Amino acid sequence: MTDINTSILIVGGGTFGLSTAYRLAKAGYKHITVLEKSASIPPRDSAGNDLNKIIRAEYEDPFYTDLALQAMHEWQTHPLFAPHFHQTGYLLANSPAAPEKAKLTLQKSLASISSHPSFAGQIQPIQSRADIRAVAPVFDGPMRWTGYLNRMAGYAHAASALRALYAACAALDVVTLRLGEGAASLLFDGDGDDTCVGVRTTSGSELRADRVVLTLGASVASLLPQMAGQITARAWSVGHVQLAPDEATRLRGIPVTYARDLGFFFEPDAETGLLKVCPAAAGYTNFVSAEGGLSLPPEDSDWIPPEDEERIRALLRDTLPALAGRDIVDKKLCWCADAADTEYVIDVVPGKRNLIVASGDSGHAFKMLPVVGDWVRDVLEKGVQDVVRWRWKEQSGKGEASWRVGMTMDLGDLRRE
Ligand code: FSA
Repeated sequence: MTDINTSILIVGGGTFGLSTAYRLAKAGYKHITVLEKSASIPPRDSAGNDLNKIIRAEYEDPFYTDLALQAMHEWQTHPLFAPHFHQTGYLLANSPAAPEKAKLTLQKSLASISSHPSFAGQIQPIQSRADIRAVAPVFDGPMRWTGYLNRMAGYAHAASALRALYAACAALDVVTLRLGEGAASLLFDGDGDDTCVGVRTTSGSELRADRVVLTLGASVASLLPQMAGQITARAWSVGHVQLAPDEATRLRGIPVTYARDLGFFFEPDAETGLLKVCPAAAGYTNFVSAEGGLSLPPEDSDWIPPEDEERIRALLRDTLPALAGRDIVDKKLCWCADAADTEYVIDVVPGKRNLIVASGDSGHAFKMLPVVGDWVRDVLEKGVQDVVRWRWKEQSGKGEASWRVGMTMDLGDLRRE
């Protein structure tokens, strides 16, 4: 029986972890601890440790459309989240060279919103360069793209939203936040060691709780290797172009722009003038330097493969050619907990009592920051996951995410400049 007096230890202070702490606190829980190995928020290795993330509700699978709409309502209205949300619109398109797969993704995404009442009057077809320039006059590249603009979407300033959520948790006296200390191992007790009672921290102390929730993102298999059948740490490249203040001003208000076969970019950051640009790719595993046959994030992720830098330039040549030759700065690999079926995994760990995992972001979870904690609370309270697709799976298949183009590679197969 879980109730508001149950003590809950959340391991990992990223998107899922902070959301869980906050939503539990708001539901009246009185003893919540978050353990985070990074000394600051956002955690260095969190996928949410990013300038910005796309906030959109179109999905190939309408199941997620409704959930994303609930989250978007919070992004639009909740005083904690709204300052970090920018409803610039979302331009989703394909270049003429796009593979069939990318075209299908776009069609299905559009289908999920085109007859949905929440998007009435918000969608505009894009059939030509002139159509793109009508919504983003500053784009002056060749862009022979087709797609649509959805005004009911935009982006969140990800790092600052996580910082705000952390501060909101810190202001609640029911949440204890322990930074700079990770979990070295799980502690078990009971018959056959099946009951999780806490963790041993990286400083050697025991931290006990009635329930332990693992929100470790791409690193989850380091503490729970039995997740490796369903979750693979996989990374995507992130780059930025440093704009001068007048250049940033010229790009103010541009929609999040995603050519499914090329990549995507955002409105420049108002404070720093950084323009984030990401190439479209299938992602990189890291089986090579991790131990025990697992793909886990490596120590150094502050670089991107030269192939991706070239992809970033190609996207800029098509849209903002004056920027295509600029230095790409603040490069990094963004690590996700990728499930082969791309479904989140929020469930009790089979064969263990009092141990819950919330993982499998699969590169599409940041938008759920305001609400994902409620889904974790649901599992804590019921002791089962009612949503079949979010259940623990011994294997989540070898399928490739429908929306990704290219081939997934291991970091060991790449050259590094
Ligand atoms: O709106 C979104 O879900 C953005 S996903 C961004 C991305 O880099 C994907 O393009 C990629 O395929 C992977 O899922 C990681 O996230």
